[in-house]
Amino acid sequence: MFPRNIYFPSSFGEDNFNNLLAINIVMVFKKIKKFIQKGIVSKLFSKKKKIKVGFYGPPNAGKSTLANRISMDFAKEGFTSESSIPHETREIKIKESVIIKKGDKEVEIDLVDTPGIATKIDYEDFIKKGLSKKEAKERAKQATKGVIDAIKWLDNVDAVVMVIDASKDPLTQVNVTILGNLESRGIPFIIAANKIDLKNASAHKVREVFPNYEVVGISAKTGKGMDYFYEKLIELVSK
Ligand SMILES: Nc1nc2c(ncn2[C@@H]2O[C@H](COP(=O)(O)OP(=O)(O)OP(=O)(O)O)[C@@H](O)[C@H]2O)c(=O)[nH]1
Ligand SMILES: [Mg+2]
Repeated sequence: MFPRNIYFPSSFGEDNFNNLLAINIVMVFKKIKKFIQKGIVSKLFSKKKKIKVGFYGPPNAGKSTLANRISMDFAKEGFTSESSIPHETREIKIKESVIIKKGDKEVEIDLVDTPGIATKIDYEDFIKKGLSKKEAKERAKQATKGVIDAIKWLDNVDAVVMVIDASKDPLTQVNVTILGNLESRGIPFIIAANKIDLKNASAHKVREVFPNYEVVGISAKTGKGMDYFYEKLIELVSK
């Protein structure tokens, strides 16, 4: 039967209407099926998907020290080396499946320690730090490759902890470039204003320079501020 309140031209027969109705019902069911499948698939996918958190920043900011502290706190072992000589990390280092717990919240993440990003790498700086000319040249070569790898890895991380040395001027070309990149790529991030155990360090100054971002003052070395940092980290990866 034709619905009474809809006008159909007289040439539009009842059979045509029933066929149209049947086609529409099939289409609606197909759409519902697809929607349900998609929902289930994405749920399965999101359960399996591991969240990769990258530690980014300039050399010597304390990325590896922070990544190790998190790994020590929740997985009872470190995984990446730390040094006062810049560009200690020259390859991506990953600690998989670390479960961070805070209160009743829990997240499972892969920690991705990245090489420090610099605009200029001069082998002579390594000689000043006590390396031989040969070692210094090799380190500079590896460090340059490390910077490229770190930038490439932005494609693979789901969230970032940007580590800034709070005892230094935060307004640098490197910091601004990394943060701008994260923002334009839509990668969620927080800033860890590190080394607040040092007298001249100021998380407040970092906040002043980057007022639109979440800045958490920490000392990866002493553990100061880490409780609040974990709260913010869980929030970051739960977005
Ligand atoms: N005082 C103080 N020193 C720190 C802190 N975190 C790291 N350091 C020191 O800073 C130096 C660099 O630390 P790393 O963790 O190797 O720094 P990084 O950012 O990984 O450096 P690259 O791998 O070279 O990019 C080391 O001597 C650390 O002991 C901190 O919170 N306070
Ligand atoms: Mg490092």
